[in-house]
Formats: sequence, structure tokens, C-alpha cells
Amino acid sequence: GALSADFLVEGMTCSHCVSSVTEELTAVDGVQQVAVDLRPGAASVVTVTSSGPISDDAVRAAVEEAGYTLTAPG
Ligand code: 9UX
Repeated sequence: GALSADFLVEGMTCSHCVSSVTEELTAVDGVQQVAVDLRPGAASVVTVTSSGPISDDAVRAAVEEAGYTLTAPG
């Protein structure tokens, strides 16, 4: 079955930020769904659902590619 994991991402303040992060993360192998609880001025909660285990490094790379910072886990 699908796996789900939460990550904290800093720097997102608007819906365009959410779109950028979602786009990068859905391009990661195995990722099926991305949900973002936007918290402007704080770390947003990003929930990644995937078909198998996803490495924190892969998530970090995608988040950084979008221009934001992964603060947890990893
Ligand atoms: Mo506009 Mo969201 O620069 O960072 S895309 S606020």
C-alpha cells in the first residue's frame, strides 16, 4: 500500500510557493500525492504519499530545487 510521511518546509508564503513545491515533489520517483498545509511565517507541513519508501535526501533535493528549505526530518 501507499506510504505517507510529513515534512516541515520553511519559506513558503503563498499559493504559488505551494505550486512550486508540489510540482517538484510530484516529479520524484514514486510520489503519488503531495498535500501542503501552508503556514505563512512558519514551517509548512508537507505530506508526501508514495508507492514505496522515499528518501529524505530526495525530498530535500526537490524542496531546495523549488527554492525552499526542508527543516525536518533529515
Ligand atoms: Mo511569491 Mo510565494 O515570490 O514565495 S511565490 S510569495
